[in-house]
Amino acid sequence: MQVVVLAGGVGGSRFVAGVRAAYPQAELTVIVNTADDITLHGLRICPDLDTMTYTLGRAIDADRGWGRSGESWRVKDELAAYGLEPSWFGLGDLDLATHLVRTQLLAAGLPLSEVTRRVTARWLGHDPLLTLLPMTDDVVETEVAIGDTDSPGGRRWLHFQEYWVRLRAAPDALAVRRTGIEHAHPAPGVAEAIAGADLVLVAPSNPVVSIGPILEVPGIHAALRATPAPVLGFAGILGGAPVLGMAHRLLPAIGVAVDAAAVGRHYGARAADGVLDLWVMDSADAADAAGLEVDGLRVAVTGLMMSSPEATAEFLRLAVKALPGPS
Ligand code: FO1
Ligand code: CA
Repeated sequence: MQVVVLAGGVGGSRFVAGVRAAYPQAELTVIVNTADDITLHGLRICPDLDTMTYTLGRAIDADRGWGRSGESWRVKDELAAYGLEPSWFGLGDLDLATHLVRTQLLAAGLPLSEVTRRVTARWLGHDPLLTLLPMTDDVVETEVAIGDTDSPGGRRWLHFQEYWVRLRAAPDALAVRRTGIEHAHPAPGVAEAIAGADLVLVAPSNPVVSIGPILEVPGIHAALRATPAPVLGFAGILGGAPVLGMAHRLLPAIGVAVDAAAVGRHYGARAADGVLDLWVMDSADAADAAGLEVDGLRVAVTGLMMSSPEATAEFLRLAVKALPGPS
């Protein structure tokens, strides 16, 4: 069985652990967001790929949700001692090795998808049926506009990471854009995995900065609409608030309300011009289900807390059963 997951970092990793628990024998391909990526101190950093790799490779720092367990910050402290900016992004000593390997391989001319294959070979050897693919090998970076009276038009564009990490998403996000997206192509294997899948799952990751970029890579939205596989989406918003992260700070920037039904509508039903055959919401949002059905979007309602891979596997199996026809 071939399962494809579209995912971001922290929430996406938890979801994928549940998909593996639900389908232990499946060939699992995860298409990972790369629009969080940033170059700092000359190093190319891919937070969602690394969070997915470290989590599934059992090397993640579970408390932080990103970076390595047993991490130390000696190099970061030394960089700060030199007064080298930016100092707001936590680069751990162990994590730095990943960025050095990736940067060196990219500089040698390898595409990100090949670099990812080599980096994950170290961490994911225990799960030979699992493949992580960047959504694209091209450089795409999310930027967020915030109010700034000193800038033309009264707004200033920041890299997503500066907005998220340095500013802690405190200023209102006025707009979001993804530089480079118009010239990006799906990474090798992405369109093929979607076309050849038996099941496609949109993880409950941040709809704006994690799932959004994947859907916007030219060709991926069309591939999702064309695949013979059922496409199921899972809400990361429960009862009007994100379970993880700060999606509520970004959804207003794209004019989508901070609720599960609004996100489902945003992705849209494949019967209309969207990508979903089924939208799975938490019981907390059951009252909104009828309205969505009216919009032609099939809805399943269940408990969506990813308290363990088994809990995730449980709601995933329930959702697949809710699909129309043989599944
Ligand atoms: N998130 C933070 O909130 N603070 C950090 O200092 C930080 C450093 C960091 C380093 C490597 C990496 O792979 C991820 C890192 N993250 C950090 C998480 C990163 O900002 C993610 O992109 C967000 O969590 C959104 O997915
Ligand atoms: Ca992310």
